[in-house]
Amino acid sequence: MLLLGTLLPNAPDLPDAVVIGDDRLSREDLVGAATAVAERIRGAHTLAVLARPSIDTVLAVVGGLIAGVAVVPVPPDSGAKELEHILADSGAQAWLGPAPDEPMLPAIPVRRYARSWHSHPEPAPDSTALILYTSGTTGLPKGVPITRRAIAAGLDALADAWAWTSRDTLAHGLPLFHVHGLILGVLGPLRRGGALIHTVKPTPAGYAAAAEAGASMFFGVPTVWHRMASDPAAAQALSSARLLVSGSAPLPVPVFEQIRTHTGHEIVERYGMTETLITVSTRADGERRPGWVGLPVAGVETRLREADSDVPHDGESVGDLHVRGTMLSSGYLNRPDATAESWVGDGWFATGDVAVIGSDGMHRIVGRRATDLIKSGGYRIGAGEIETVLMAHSAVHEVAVVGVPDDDLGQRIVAYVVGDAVEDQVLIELVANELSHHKRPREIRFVESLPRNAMGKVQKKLLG
Ligand code: MLC
Ligand code: AMP
Repeated sequence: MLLLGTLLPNAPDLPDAVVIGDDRLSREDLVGAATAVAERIRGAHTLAVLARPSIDTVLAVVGGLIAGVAVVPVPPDSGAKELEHILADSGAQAWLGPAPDEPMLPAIPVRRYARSWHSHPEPAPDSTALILYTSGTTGLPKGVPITRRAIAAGLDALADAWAWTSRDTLAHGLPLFHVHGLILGVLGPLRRGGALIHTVKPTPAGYAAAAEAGASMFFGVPTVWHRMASDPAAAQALSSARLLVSGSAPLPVPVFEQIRTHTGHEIVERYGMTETLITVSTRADGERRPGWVGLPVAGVETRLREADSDVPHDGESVGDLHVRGTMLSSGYLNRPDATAESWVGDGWFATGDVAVIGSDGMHRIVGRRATDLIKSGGYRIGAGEIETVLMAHSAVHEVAVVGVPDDDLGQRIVAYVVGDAVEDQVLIELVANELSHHKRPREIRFVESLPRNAMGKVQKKLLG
């Protein structure tokens, strides 16, 4: 199995393989420069990449894949606490490419103009390609090792669902440190042998320009589609596309409808997780039912469970969604406790999402079991990690962080604080600087006390 088999310059008539903002790389230059990166890092086991939306990031990731070195994509705005944790927990030996201001590790440069045409043997399918970090309800983010086999299976299942081929040019502007922007959004087009236009930020204007440049497929989180729906002129430019895809959080039905009005396209919605890649999707050749995320993709089985029994697939009964398939990771890095909680036996993974399944196999995600996992702008954020940072401030005596409904972000992070007088912005910046920008509360609400039950546990359902 060649993970990036189609990368090889066997189709010289194809245009640039990757365009990021104003920067571009032909297919041949991508192979030559990434192979030169691979030569330099051969023998390493794990390297960190500061995942800015840049050609350097693509070369570092592809170089790691060619050499069989596990790559840890790090959010470029990671604060000290998050950075220290990711580097130590992943066992990263060095930065590959640019390092942050406080690097903590040596850096190996990515030389954009170096070239090598050496042919490297394909690493073992079960070797780790990427370690992605994702939030849980408490504690710092957990590492999810993702194998080459999982990536290949996950991308091929999407190619089947979306009729995705080498003729497609994908456009998006999502961050390059998560499944959506990196695995689907960069490795997807490279595995298919197609092209990528990355717009740096996922703005309506950027997407409209990509459509004018000939992009055929567009990826966005619901916030991106919400902003696109509010900009009809930009949205209309996407009428020429073949497929619009939404994922990472629930797509509101009104947004689905507005995009249909402006573009003539019904958005394909798909559902996934860092731990599982994409497991359920509506199809290019099938029904796209607003509010529903579709059918299991090729190679995936799903079930609904409630207290160790199966829940009927009748379109109404609600249960815990479990998934299994080749694209699943097999556990968290260094976290046997958390692994045992979610990988529940026989290859099944308990997603933590609550769903219904129709008799026709269609899935609808109803919500998450835990209120302490927040989805804001498509980012998964643990209430606990934010509370820990805020509690470290001397003015904060008690704190409860919740996600409150927000038309644009899906959920907006709000911190309820009991404590001494302190500027909101001081607390917001503390989180932005210790963790990362997207984890910052958008609002601080000072209260006299937090609602607690008889056991003294904060009742978050009463907040927000
Ligand atoms: C940034 N800003 C700050 C700040 N940091 N202001 C004050 N204090 C700070 N510390 C400013 C920025 O400069 C910016 O201004 C403005 O706040 C908004 O910045 P933002 O927070 O970056 O953008 P926002 O508009 O809120 O983000 C929306 C978004 C983003 C959609 C662009 O949330 C996003 O990229 N989401 C994608 C998440 C994703 O890819 N998830 C996939 C997970 S994988 P200005 O002027 O510069 O705008 C997964 C699996 C699956 O879930 O199923 O896919
Ligand atoms: P992450 O690990 O960041 O990939 O987040 C995974 C979570 O995002 C899932 O457990 C869901 O709660 C949510 N999610 C992803 N896609 C969808 C979708 N289409 N609809 C609803 N929730 C989604």
